[in-house]
Amino acid sequence: MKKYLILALLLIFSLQNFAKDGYELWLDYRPIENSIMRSEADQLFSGIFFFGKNPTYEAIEKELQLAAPKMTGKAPVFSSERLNQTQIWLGTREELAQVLGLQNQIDIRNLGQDGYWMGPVVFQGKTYFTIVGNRPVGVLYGVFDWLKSLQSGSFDLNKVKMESPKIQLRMLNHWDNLDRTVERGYAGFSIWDWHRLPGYIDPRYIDYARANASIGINAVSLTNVNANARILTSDFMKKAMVLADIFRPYGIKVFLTARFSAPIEIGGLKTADPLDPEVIAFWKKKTDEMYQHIPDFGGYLVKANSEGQPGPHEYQRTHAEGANMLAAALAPHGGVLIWRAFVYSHEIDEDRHKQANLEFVPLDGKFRENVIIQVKNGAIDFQPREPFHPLFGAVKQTNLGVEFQITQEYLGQATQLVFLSPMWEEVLRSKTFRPTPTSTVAGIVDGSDSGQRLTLMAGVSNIGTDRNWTGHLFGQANWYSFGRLTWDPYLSSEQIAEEWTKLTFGQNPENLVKIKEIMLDSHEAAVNYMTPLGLHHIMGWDHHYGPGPWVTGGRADWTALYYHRADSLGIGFDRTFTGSKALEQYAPEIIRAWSDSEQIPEKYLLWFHHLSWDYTMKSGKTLWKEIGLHYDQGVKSARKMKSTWETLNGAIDPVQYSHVSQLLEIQVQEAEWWRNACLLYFQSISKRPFPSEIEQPEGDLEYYKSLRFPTAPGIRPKW
Ligand code: GCW
Repeated sequence: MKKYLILALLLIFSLQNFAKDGYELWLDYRPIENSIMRSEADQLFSGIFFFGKNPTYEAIEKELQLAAPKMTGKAPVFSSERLNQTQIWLGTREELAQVLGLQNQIDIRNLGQDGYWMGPVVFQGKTYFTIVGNRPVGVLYGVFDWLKSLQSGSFDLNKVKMESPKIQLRMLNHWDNLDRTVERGYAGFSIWDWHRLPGYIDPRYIDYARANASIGINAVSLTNVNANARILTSDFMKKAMVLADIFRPYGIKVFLTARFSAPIEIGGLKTADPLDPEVIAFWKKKTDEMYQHIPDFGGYLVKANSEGQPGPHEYQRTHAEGANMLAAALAPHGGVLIWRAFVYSHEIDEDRHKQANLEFVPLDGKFRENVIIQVKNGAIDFQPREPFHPLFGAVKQTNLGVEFQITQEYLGQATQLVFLSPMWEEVLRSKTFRPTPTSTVAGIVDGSDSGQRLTLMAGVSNIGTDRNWTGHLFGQANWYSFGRLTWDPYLSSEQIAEEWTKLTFGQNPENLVKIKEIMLDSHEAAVNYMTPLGLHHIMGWDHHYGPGPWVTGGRADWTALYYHRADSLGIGFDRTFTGSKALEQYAPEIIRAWSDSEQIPEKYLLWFHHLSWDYTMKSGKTLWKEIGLHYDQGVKSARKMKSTWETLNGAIDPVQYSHVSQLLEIQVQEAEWWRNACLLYFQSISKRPFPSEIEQPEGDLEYYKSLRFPTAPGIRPKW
C-alpha cells in the first residue's frame, strides 16, 4: 500500500515538474481528473484482450502502455484469454463474430473501412467494454477516441458510440523539399531526414503517425508540390519505403509529388509529352517500381502548369491528358492521381480568380475515374478570408477534393494565434446551389451532393522540426482541427476548440471558456486587422508576412495594387458583369445576390465590387470609415485576446503560458502595424480624413513602408 502511495506521489510530482514543451501534442496523457472515471479506466486497463495479432494491434498496445500509467498510475495488463481476466475486447467485427458469434450485437457493416463501434457487450452474464472495427485501423481509431474521452472527461462506460469518417482520403500535404527546407514552413526544417534514411529512424516518425492516426488522417504526401524529380529515383524510393512501413500500422498511406518533367530529368528522355509512348512507358515502369517498394502506395500529387511548374501544356496537351496518363500508370495498382486546380499563369490575361474554372470546366467528364482534382478553398490563394472556389458546383463528372492551408502563410505564420477552423467551417458550409439547390461545399467534397466516389480533403502541413512541431502552440490546434474536419466536415469549430483545449490544457471550466473565446475570436480578428471587407493579397511581397498594400515590386500586375485597385475614387475589385465577370462562374442564385453591393455579405464586398470611398454601408457609415473601424476592431480584438490570456497566468502550465503570452505581445504589435500601415496608405490614396474614432498612428506612411523582414522564414528557395 505504502509502495503505491509513494509511486503515486512520485508520478504526480514528476508530471507537475515536467515542463510542457509541446512535443506530446494532444496526446499528452495526464492523470484522469474525474475520480469515478479514473477507477473505471483503472479497471478496464487491468484486462485488455485482442482478438487477433497484427502490426496495428501492436501499435494500439504501445499506445495503451504509454497512456495507462500516465492516466491511472498503473501499467495496463494484456490478458491472454478472452473471458475471465478480461475487461476490454479489441478486434475486428469478423474476429469477434468468428469466435463469439456476436454478429447481431455489433453490426457495423455500414461503417465502412475505417469506422468503429464502441460500447458494452454482454456475454455469458459479464459485460465487456468493446471496440470493434471492420479493419484493425478502425479499432485503432476507436481506441484513440476512447482515450480522448477519458482525457477530456466525456467517457461513458454504458454508452454505445458508432463513428465513421465522411471523407475517404484525409490527407496532409507537406511542402517539404529534399534538402529539408520547407516552402511556407514556419516551424523549422522538414521532419523527413532524407539524408539519414533509410538507415536511421527518427522517433518523430512514429509520433507523427500516432498524432495523425489519433485525428483520423490516413494519407500524407511527403514532398513539395513544387517538385523535385529525384524523389522518384530508386534511392529515394527506398527512403520513402521506410516511412511507408512505419506509417502502415497507423493506417496512413504515402503519396509523393510527381514532377511532370521527370521523364526528361531522371529518365533521359527528350520529352515529357503525355501521349509519347516512351513517356508513357517511363511512368508505367516508375510506378511499377514504386509499388514493389510500397505495395499500398497512395499515388501521385501533381502541380502542373502553374507558377513555373512543368506540365502538359508545354506539349499542347490538356490537364486531362496529363493527369490521365499518370492515372493509367497507377490504376492497375489501385493508386489515385491527385491533380491540383491551382493554376496560376501569367500567360493568361484574365482575372486570376477565373483561371481554374476556365481551364477545368471544359474538361469535365474527361478525367479517369482514379483522378481527383484538388481545389483550394478559394480561387485566389489561401487568403485570410475567401469566398468558396467556383469550381465547387461547376463540374458534374469530376471528383473534386478540397485543399486547405494549415500552415499560416498569409495568416501571421508561426507568430500569430489564428485558429483556422472557423474559416474552414465557413467554406465547408457555403451553399453552392449546385448540383442541387441545397448543396454545400462539404456536400460536394464528401460525395453526398455530388455523388462522386472518390473523396479527399487535403491540408498543407504546418509541421516542422521545432520541438512543439508547429512553431506556435496554437498551430497544433489547426493541425488537430483539420484532422477532425476531414473525419467529419460538419463538426463545429466550437466543439473542436473545446476538445483540443481540454486535451492540451486540461478540463478546468474557467480556463476552457477563456481559451475557447480566444480561439474562436482569433480568425475574425486577423481578417479585420489584415484584410477586412473582402480585401485580399495586400501582404508583403513574396514572404507574405506583414502589410504591403503599396507593393508593386515583382510583377506589377499581380501584386497588391492589382488586387485592391484603390484609386482616388474608390476601392475594390469589380468582378461583376461590369468588371472581370468572375462572379459569373458561380450559380445563378449567387450571381444574383452577390452582384448587388447591397445584398452581398459585407465580408465579401470588396472582393467583388469596386466602390466609392463614400459608398454608404449597412451601418449608414461610409465605406472609408467602415474600413477604418474594421482595422481598428482587429487591433482591439488582438488586445482582448492578449488580456484574456493574461488572466490564465498561474492557472495553466507556466511554459505554455509564457510561450503564448510572448507571441501574443508580438501579435498585438503586428495588428497595430497592419492597421496603421493599411489605413495610412489608403488614406494617402483616398485623400479622406483619418477617421477620428481611431487611434492616430505613430509614424507616417514612409515609416511603415520602410519596415522590412530581412529574415522572413519559409520563402521558397531560389535555386
Ligand atoms: O500559396 C502559394 C504559395 C506558393 C505555393 C503555391 C501553391 C507550393 O505562395 O509557395 O507553392 O501557392 O499552392 O502551389
